[in-house]
Amino acid sequence: MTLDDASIERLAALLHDAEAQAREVTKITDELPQLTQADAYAIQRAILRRRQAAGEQLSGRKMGLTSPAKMQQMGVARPIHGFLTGRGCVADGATLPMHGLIHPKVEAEIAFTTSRELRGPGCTATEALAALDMAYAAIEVIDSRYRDFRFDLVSVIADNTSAARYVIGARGVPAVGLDLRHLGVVLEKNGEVLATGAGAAVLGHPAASVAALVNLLAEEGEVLPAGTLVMTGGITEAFRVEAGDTVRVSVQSVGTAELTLA
Ligand code: 0L1
Ligand code: MG
Repeated sequence: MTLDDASIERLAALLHDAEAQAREVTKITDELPQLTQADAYAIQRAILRRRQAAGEQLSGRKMGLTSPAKMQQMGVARPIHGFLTGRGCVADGATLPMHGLIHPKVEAEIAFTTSRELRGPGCTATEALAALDMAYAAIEVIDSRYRDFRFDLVSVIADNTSAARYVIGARGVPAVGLDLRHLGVVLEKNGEVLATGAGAAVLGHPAASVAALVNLLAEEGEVLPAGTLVMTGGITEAFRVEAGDTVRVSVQSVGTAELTLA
């Protein structure tokens, strides 16, 4: 199915408004079961245009479904990508009110900035690795706009891969010299360890996730500019959070990121 422009805008408005009003909606494939991934990315881009028209700035990119477990769960062989804007950025250690969110979950991630432009198709993990600048511990707050956090692949791509908020550790370290595959990661909630993992959890190596992003963007005729912030994907599964919870992600040799829900 190739959606006409009016339908793309109508579905973008539905998901944009659901996010802005923190309101659940029915997944869009219930109405249009033949939607394709290309349609879904067109809707995602239309949501970004709406948010930019309202004054938000594109602040980075994110990868989703990067772990074998999540890919298997969704029945996909490739990860997906979404966008970040400045409105989603929460300062390290800050308090995030729940009232703008529906049913948030948190993921432990490693984020990078890039030092040079990357272009696909055919971008390799080695090329991506050479373009990594700083590494940061990060928390992604995902918050599907779909009822009960239930969706299929096409619906979640259109919904900007459930992106909602993100925290980047206040202090990062240069990525060069880090053994990114073996970096240990710990996710804690209220001082208790919820999950542990390693950099290898994202496509075998965090740089492979950056390369995959570059190659996915190339399919839409886009490049990854120098200086882009990239959230490389969940190292751990996502956990529900509630008001009063404090979440902390620690990445070995890199740093920490913390968030309190209120
Ligand atoms: O960041 C992510 O991995 C989320 C991707 C979309 C699926 C979900 O909401 O769990
Ligand atoms: Mg994520």
